Amino acid sequence: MDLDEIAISRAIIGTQMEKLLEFMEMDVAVVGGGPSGLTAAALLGKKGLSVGLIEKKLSIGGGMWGGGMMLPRIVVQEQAKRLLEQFDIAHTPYGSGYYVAGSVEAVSKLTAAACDAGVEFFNLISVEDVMIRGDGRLSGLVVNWSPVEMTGLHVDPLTMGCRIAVDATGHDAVLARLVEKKGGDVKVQGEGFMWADRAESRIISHTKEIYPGLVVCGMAANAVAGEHRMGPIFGGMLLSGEHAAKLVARALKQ
Ligand code: 48H
Repeated sequence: MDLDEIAISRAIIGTQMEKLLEFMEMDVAVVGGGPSGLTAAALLGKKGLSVGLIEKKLSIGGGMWGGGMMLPRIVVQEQAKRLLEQFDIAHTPYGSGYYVAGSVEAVSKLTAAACDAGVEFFNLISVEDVMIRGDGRLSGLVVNWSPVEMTGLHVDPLTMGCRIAVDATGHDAVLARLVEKKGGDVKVQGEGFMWADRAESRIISHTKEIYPGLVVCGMAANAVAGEHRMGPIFGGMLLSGEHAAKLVARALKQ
């Protein structure tokens, strides 16, 4: 068979445009493909919801790829060991109550679980605004290609609708800040200095619906709450993603 360049291009354009149209009205939009977003997306996808994960970078994984200071290892504490097991991420005990895993394996297995659960990935797309109409509920995301943002081109965005959105954008808490900036009843207090024990023990209580239709998780949850940071321990990110998935599923009665 002669390979046909036009057929190859048609296959890519045709199928991806179909997916974009399908996800114009999705159940859950997870913004940010770091550990908390991947966990939330994988668990929500497993519940049969249509879940789109929007990631501004080329690669998925957020801050997990880099481990601690570019040493590709992550540490997970006892409380989140079961999630390492659930996602089949190999881990070895270290000292009392710590487990060490490879950051590349951790990102890859979480990503694979999300793929298996039917999550659709939209990478290289940045969320630049949110849609909130008269009912005061977040009902969609305003998106553009990341290279448009990076090059500063004046290109108008498009909108993707969702029943609920998860802000998993990490330290920047992008969605929460957008809602705050535009007058929504949200206050982003900004994250505090390093205090791993406190940051990790409180992250679940900060993982919540902070505005109708907007759940915040991971480092973004701590940033909104004015909570501390924790460095390269990732149990809180996995647990926060799991908790966000529970809240979203409950809100959507799934
Ligand atoms: C689309 C966007 C946008 C946008 C950002 O930073 P992340 O890994 O987030 P978490 O919360 O899952 O994990 C945090 C963890 O990686 C970390 O940084 C820790 C534990 N730090 C502790 C410390 O003390 O420093 O991932 C967020 C993702 C990234 O991939 C961004 O590219 C993406 O969100 N993102 N995607 N549109 N506007 N903004």
